[in-house]
Amino acid sequence: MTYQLILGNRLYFSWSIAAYLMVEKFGLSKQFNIQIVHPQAESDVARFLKDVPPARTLPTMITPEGVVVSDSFAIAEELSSRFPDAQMWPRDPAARAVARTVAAEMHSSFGGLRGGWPVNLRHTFVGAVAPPDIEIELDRLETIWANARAKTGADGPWLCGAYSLADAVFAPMASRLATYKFDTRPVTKAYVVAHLTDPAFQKWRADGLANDPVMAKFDLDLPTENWPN
Ligand SMILES: N[C@@H](CCC(=O)N[C@@H](CS)C(=O)NCC(=O)O)C(=O)O
Repeated sequence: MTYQLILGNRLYFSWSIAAYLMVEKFGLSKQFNIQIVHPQAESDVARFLKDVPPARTLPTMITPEGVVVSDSFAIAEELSSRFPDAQMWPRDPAARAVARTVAAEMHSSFGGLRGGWPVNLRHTFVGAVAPPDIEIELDRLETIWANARAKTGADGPWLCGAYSLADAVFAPMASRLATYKFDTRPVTKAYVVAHLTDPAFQKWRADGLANDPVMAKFDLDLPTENWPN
């Protein structure tokens, strides 16, 4: 029973990071054939998915029975249903409700951050200035991350206790805050460190640096610094 997962350039394709972690962090990788494709622009993505209609975005998963699942949240829910032993959402109902709430907010919101500050795992940028809409979103992230931890009694690195799908969904955002050096709010700061030091995230980034092409259009016109260790 092999699943296929089609992902974009590991250094820049935000939702692909989340989908990879949904597989890797829950011990599912043996059942997956992961393919990395290299569109040069968003408008070029559909061309790489022409054999799996009607997909037109990355990530896209194809189930063993041939169903095309082409949205990261649908991939999350489908995997959670198909692999109940992996406990991808928290088992506790209250913690699960919190995890689903924050994950859904990530999926539906934060358009300022997503549009203004693209994911870039190559380096950090010095001197990025947050416009007002991004400041509001940064405050909102701090609020919902702190609330998730408080409501679930999380006392480790992750939002709702053990690593859950909520954390996979936020990994691209955490990396983005490191890239633009806006990981200064206290809960945010610790949560970004959790992602950056996560071995699965580090493997994804290392594989991207070793194998995937640089896409200069994702480099802001700002001085760069090395990725934080
Ligand atoms: N809601 C989708 C968004 C995925 C998405 O927009 N992916 C981008 C690349 S990061 C893409 O494929 N863009 C091509 C397009 O929109 O045509 C998900 O969560 O999977």
